[in-house]
Amino acid sequence: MTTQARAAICQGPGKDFTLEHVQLDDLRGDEILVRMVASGICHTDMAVRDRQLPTPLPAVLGHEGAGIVEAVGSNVTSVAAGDRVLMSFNSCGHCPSCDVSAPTYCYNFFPHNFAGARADGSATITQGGETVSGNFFGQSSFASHAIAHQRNVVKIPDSASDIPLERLAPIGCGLMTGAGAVLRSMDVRAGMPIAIFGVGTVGLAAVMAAKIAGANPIIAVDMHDSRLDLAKELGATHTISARGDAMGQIAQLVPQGLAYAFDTTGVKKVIEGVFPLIAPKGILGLVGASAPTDDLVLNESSLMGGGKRVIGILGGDSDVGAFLCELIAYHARGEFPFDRLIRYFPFEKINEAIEASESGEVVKPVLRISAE
Ligand code: CXF
Ligand code: ZN
Repeated sequence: MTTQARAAICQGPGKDFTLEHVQLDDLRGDEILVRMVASGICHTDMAVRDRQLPTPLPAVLGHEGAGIVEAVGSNVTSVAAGDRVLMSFNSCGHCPSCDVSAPTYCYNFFPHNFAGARADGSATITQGGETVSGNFFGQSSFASHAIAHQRNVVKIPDSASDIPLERLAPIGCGLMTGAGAVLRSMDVRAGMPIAIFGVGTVGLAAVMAAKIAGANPIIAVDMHDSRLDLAKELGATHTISARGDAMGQIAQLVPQGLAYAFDTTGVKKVIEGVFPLIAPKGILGLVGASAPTDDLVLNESSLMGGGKRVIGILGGDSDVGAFLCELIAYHARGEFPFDRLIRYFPFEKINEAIEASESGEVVKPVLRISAE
């Protein structure tokens, strides 16, 4: 039996999202129907709208969903109707990366997250018989209801039953990426220096995680003073404006070099500029989206002679369930106060929420879709 839903449909660059009625397909064995309570907005949604990612349009986007399970497919054992859940990215579960619990590097990431349909090509969303792209990040959560999967749905532990779903919604993307980069991908050691370039959602999550890890100093670099102020409140020991000579100031602050640098900007000049400041055995972690034509020029003898590592990072090496629960526990203890980044918008105001994100006024807009 198809489910009727109300969804925000992405129409393309320069066009507003439109709220329309759509139909969701019957659940398959591994699928989960979730009534959405809230969904965060991320830059990747805008990248699809602006055609930097080829998910066909029109599409129902949204990939930071939180809600309540309404129904489950016949093979689902991890959650049941009535459970409070978070959604994250999807993965295939049977490739060399998924086999070693590294689903962010799933060999089949595209068909499971960006194809606009199920991995087998079938549509999850239609409108009057016409296909609309769905299954975005295995969820398409800018809607009253979403079809998700056993692999990308996480039951919220009972110990967090007092934390509202609308607050937890954005954990499954940028927050997980920044925190995971520090706690997992780079495995930051206590007492060691880190510099974080760009303090939007991902960079601020990295700042909070660096504090959890005990890094010192924690240096935040950004163009915007208001973001730097927030970084300081969340754990940065030093803030540096990217409008000045940031690399010179870092070199003065840590003459022995940076044990860790984390770039969220994707800007070639920033990445190449910080590379010489990496200490022996240091790690430069890259998470920023750069132009597809950008190549990096790094000095080989410095890379080799220093035993340095330059690593690409996707999703903070999250394994989804375990890591999201770890982050919820940090939050419950007051150590991961990501709610400082959030501003809530009614679902109907999705276009205003996007505008507030793009102008830099709001770090993490979250749409309120229905009452918990
Ligand atoms: C993703 C990239 C792949 C892993 C999860 C997060 N980014 C979304 O915006
Ligand atoms: Zn995202």
